[in-house]
Amino acid sequence: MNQICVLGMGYIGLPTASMLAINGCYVTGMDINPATVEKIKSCNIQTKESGLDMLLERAIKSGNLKIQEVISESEIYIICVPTPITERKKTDLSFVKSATESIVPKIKCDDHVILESTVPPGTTINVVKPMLEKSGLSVGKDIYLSHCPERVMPGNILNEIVKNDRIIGGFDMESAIRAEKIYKKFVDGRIFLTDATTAELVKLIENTYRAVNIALANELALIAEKLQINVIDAINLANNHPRVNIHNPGPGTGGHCIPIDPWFIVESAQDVSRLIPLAMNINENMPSHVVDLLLDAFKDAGKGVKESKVVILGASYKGDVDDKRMSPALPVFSKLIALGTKDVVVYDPYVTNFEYPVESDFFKAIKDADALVIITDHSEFKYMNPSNIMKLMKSKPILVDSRNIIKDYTGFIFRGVGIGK
Ligand code: SAJ
Repeated sequence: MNQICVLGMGYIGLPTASMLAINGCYVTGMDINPATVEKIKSCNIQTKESGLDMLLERAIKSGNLKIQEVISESEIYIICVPTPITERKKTDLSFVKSATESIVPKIKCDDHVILESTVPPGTTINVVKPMLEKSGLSVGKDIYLSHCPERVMPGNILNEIVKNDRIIGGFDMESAIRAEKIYKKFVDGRIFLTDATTAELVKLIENTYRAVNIALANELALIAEKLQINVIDAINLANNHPRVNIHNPGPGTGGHCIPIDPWFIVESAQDVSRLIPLAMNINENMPSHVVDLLLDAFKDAGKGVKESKVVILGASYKGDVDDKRMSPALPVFSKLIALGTKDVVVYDPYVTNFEYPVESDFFKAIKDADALVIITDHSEFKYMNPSNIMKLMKSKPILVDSRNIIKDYTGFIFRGVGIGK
């Protein structure tokens, strides 16, 4: 039976370790954060990720999954740590490097290191490999090295971790084939083998495709506002074409992938990357546009933000998840504070701790509000009853819908992203 150590017990590491454990591997899940280790050990993870708590409990009960703060000597090391970007849009590989460094004293002949973290092309070969070789062992001769990027969608992780196809990039064919055997323990999707750098780029292409497509939708939304037409109607009609699939405009992109990963490509080929940075800038400007729509609505209402209460509906980066990373709610909130808004309240049914207090009672949040700004497409907001809500708000109530989820906004001074007045 394989002895595996998964480094990083976050969104990807925890389900991966648990899946391997329930499929007969001896797994150590390692995380540098003592609070995370404690919570996972006691199965107290309080996640909205459907089924993850049950999967963890099963894995721990099987006796195959141990969680600890230190790395344990294993045959296979799977690195699942974050790769953030700096303010200057440069990759921060510090977590990948420190995870790799921690493996060096433990690694022995025939062991295998698999990098799952999303990284700029070339990282596996140019950064991880030389670090591992400080052990005195040679990749391709003594030890194996692969990149197997995660591809799961937060909110549907347990389904996708099993069903999605996987790309495995080996330092050499033997590394790729060995990694495939490990992933076959729980992956039902197809597994494609390639080299490590191609696998790195494939992962980035997927999220860049999405980012650029969303940017196109956002640009079309701005155009539709000028033309006084409804962008959603136009996109839906265009999407009837068999080869067109335009995504949805919105308040900008959040999460730990779409606003970050395309910059890894730009970093690796700055001189020829022209479309990608432009698309990223379009998405990054959407929170400002949402605030502009709000200010325009305030003008119509004859009110000013400085005397008003504005409620941001949704703190998570997308609907029905509790993940708040890089959520457009944060720049919208900061801009409203910078404008001197009298009272800014954030309501979210899933997120409790944010960079600012989050109100957990919807009716308390909207009481005496002048304006509501929908940032997240939570199901709860899709089924709101506008006339009941209006009764609790001040006169000339404003509604800004950045997700186009409200169909009936009669009685509101309304603005929607991509919806002409
Ligand atoms: N968004 C829009 N318009 C859309 C779709 C999304 O504005 O039409 C926004 C969302 O609201 C959100 C952001 O984009 O703020 C990103 O959301 P998402 O659902 O597109 O993506 P993630 O970050 O939850 O997951 C993505 C997925 N990648 C692709 O679909 C290509 C997932 O499969 C990856 O595993 C994940 O990134 C990752 O970890 O890389």
